[in-house]
Amino acid sequence: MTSFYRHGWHSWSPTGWVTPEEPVQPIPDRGRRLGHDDPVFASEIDVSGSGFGVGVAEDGLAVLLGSLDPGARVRPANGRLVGQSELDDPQWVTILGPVDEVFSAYAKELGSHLGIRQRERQRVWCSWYSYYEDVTARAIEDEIRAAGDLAFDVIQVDDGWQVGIGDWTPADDFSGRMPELAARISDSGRRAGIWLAPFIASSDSALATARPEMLLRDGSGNPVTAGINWGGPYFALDVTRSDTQGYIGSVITEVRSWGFDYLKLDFLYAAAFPGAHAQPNAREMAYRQGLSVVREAAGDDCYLLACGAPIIASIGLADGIRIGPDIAEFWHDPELTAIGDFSGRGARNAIATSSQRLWLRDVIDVDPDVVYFDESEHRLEETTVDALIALAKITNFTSVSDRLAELSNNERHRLATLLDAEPNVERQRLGVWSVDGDTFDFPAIVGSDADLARSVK
Ligand code: 9PG
Repeated sequence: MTSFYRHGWHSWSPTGWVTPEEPVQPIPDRGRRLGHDDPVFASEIDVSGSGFGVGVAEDGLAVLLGSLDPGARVRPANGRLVGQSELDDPQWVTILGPVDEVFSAYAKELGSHLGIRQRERQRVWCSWYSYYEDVTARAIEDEIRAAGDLAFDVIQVDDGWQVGIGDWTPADDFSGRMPELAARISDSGRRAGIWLAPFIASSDSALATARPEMLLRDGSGNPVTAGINWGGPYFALDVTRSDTQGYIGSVITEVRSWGFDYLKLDFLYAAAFPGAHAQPNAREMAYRQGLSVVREAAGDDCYLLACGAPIIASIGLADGIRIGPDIAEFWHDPELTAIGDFSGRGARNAIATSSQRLWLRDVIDVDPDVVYFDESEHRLEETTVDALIALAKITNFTSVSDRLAELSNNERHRLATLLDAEPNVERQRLGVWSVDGDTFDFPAIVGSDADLARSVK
């Protein structure tokens, strides 16, 4: 076997081709980046991938070993692929063929086993990459106005509207105004979108304090920390408990009652963290239980975008999924690159991971994250923006986060052209696409992890 496709656990987890015998570098500083890959395997130096793996032999022939059920891990060992699963009786498939064909065949099998949700073009304006946590209801109203007749399907309020992580009540000028805001968006002919992280609670949240029984516990009875963000640790909820399920259902029912019909559900991986679940279940099956509660409460017509979400386990329940880490206004963060962390924000890691997961578009909508149009707000090269636009065209999923009123005429024109585009997209070979006549060789565009790491030493 000359190369192995290592599939990362969730949206942000590094994904791509590695040399099977070469040890991988575990994501360091597991405090802050605790949640960036499957914690059960994240400190191993032996290569393995989540759900499935693909090995390519010297003659170019590929073999894919994959589970059709969530909860599997596949590793290369002595020229073969070896699978393990947390399920008692998982269904496995082995697919042999040319390397680009084994991915489509696996996607087809996953779709028939786990289900395929509706496929719609998504053109989303999202508040995160220009307002971050300082978003206000006023700002959203300004953006609706500035959007005018731009062909957005969704206007989505991201992180920052809520009292706290776990405390999903509107804060500041959002307070008491959610129905009105959702109506303004709907009246503009679009879906009203909102961000939530329903499977976690900050350690200082009212939820964690008042309802500690809902938290997932480790073997010693301590709450399971799923990561550190928002100024402190956040805990995973035990989504197998009926009271936790009741809580999750009521949160979703409430945001639906305000009129939101597009939910960006984030940090979902926490539901599949290891712990002593009330109803013992394979971790990714526990996650699926939680996501089913969300789907049930949201209804079939509500669009669910899963983010920070285990990939295979989201198929059939979510409509769309983020397939890479966050794009940022820069190419990469040299400090993270220097310590071998390729899961962090930055256009380079986002393009690297997303471009290796495009095969998923046959079973679930795939979101490669935002394209920047406001040139005063980013330091990306023109070729990088072109690659982001190409990914938006390939996936049929366009996210934009610029402050729309601040775009120059040229920038707004470029954005409008992308939103109106009926692109001509063709896969040439693995990782290489033709988009409206231009060729995008994504592995060449992002370069190798090793080369990038050398550039900062
Ligand atoms: C809102 C954001 C945006 C973004 C999501 C997600 O600490 N972290 O490691 C970390 C990782 C990802 C992240 C934020 C923090 O971004 O991908 O689009 O919704 O949350 O907080």
